Amino acid sequence: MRQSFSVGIAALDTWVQSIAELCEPACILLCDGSQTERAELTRQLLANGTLIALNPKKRPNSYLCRSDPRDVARVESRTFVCSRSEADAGPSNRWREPVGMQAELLTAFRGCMQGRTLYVIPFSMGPVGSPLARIGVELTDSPYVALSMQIMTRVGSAVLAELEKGADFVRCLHSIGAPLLEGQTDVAWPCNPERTTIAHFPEERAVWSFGSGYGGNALLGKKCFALRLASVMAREEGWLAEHMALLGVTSPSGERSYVAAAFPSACGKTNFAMLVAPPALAGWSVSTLGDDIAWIRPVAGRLRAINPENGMFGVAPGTNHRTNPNAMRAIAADTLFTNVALTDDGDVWWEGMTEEPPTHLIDWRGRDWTPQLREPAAHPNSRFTTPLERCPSLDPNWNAAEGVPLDAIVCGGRMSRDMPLVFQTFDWEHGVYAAATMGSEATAAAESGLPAIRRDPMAMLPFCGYHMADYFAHWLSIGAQLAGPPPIFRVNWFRRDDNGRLLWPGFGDNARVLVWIVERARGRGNALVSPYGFQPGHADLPLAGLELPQAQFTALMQIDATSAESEARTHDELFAPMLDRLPPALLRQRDLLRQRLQSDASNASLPAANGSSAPSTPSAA
Ligand code: OXD
Ligand code: MN
Repeated sequence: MRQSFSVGIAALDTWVQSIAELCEPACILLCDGSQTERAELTRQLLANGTLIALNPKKRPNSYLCRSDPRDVARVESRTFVCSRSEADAGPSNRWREPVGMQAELLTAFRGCMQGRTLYVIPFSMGPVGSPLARIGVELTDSPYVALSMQIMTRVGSAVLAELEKGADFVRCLHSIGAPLLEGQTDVAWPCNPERTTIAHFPEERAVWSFGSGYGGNALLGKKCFALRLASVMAREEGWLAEHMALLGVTSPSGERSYVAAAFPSACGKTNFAMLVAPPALAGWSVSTLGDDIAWIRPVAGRLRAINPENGMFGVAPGTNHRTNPNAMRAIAADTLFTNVALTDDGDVWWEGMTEEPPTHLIDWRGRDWTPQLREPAAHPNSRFTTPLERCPSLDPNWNAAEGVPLDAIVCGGRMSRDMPLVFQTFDWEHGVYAAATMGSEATAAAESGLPAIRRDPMAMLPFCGYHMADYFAHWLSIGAQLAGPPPIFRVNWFRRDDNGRLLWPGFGDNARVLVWIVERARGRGNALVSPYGFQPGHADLPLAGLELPQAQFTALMQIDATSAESEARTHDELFAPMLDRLPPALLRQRDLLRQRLQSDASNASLPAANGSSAPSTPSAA
């Protein structure tokens, strides 16, 4: 423990020293990522009431943490991209002028760590030393953040060794914004919600986060560095930082294909990344590399990908042995739970974990709870934080420095109508259009009575650190560098019939769609041609063991030209604020889609490639 800081790495020493002078911590601790350190952080957090030890017989080496009820989620309204030019932040970001924002934050940070320890956390996003990895250092006054960063990133001396060799690092400054003044007693979750601010400075490769101790606001390696700042770095350096799960799909003959999948928040990325194929798909299996972020880079004409994270920060509610058996096994031990409910025998529970809730719980706020109460026992955004290595379906190459070759890209939102279960786009440019115009339904009904669709390009709307139109142009330019870019697919697990019944079972059965996807990516697998792209016919999907009659399949895959045209017209709302920078290729793709839909209405057919020649829509087949 010390108040001055020197590890002999000039850039790091100078920065830490200047932050210590600003924030005035009682002491400075350099984190080494060791088990001893983890045990010490845990001991402290137990002693001050932040953590509750769970029953070691039920949930070994696992802890429950309850946050301040005002500090439970990412605060998008207080998240800023402070690029030097407002135009570079673009219409999807809240922009603040960097000098003014820094001045404001300097006032907030002044003396904010009094009475607290400043943890210096050197971390690597990606395997240490990998050409695809990048280094960050987080300075934080939250031991909960220090403990969580140990799980979510690779922390320790190997990272310092990289810095010694001269590697650059992203500067991540975090404070809960709650100094502990002389004579004050601490609370279990100190924070400062009134002043919460998360500011990104892309040109300085820096993020300053004040006031919140929670998840994406405070574990700065995740959304702030690995997506918002990394997207800017990736654009400059010729790669992609994406909000994507990363998984392997292995065939009965042992051929493994790798798939990256972009779904907006709360659309089941974690479930998809860990899915267990149904027994009827004998010999097929899915392996997991990551559930939230993928960094993707062209190498020798192909895309290669890593998951820069080292752990999972998954949403707990809805997770159970049916929806995600691998997650349930992963979190059986060595896991930090935040804002879930506590059972009377010292274990955890959340809505959807079991069909019947326990008769008594302590809820996420620490109050008695019984099923008669109308409020959920676990916060809807309650989380598990668990090391990736605990995942039973972990891919053998999850830690490979060179990453894995990408065979297919999948994206999709939550759409109760219009969007088919799956289609393959015609080519990279069309795929970029389909991913850019991806929408997902908000749960609250709009005035029309139909759910409102929120466009979430590549699931990056809250996470792209620069102008969205430039981001589309960057995607297009990446594809242009590749000899054979991986095919891009759209999926939709959430289509419903007129009675509101889901048409597709989802979860493990999504492996059936994955099988078709990787077969197509390998140049096999049959398809029909529709105005959206290539779609499987009933006989093309491996549906054995699933009760999915032809009529239901047709409803699942159908494209109604009239409603698809009106859906496509709303793409203009996404493009309108960025027309001045929008790549013409996207407008061309928009026009082509409209033409295809119009000619589909008059039943014209399109040439088929790599599949059977077919009527213009599968529904017409
Ligand atoms: C997340 C998110 O927490 O996307 O992963 O919001
Ligand atoms: Mn996410």
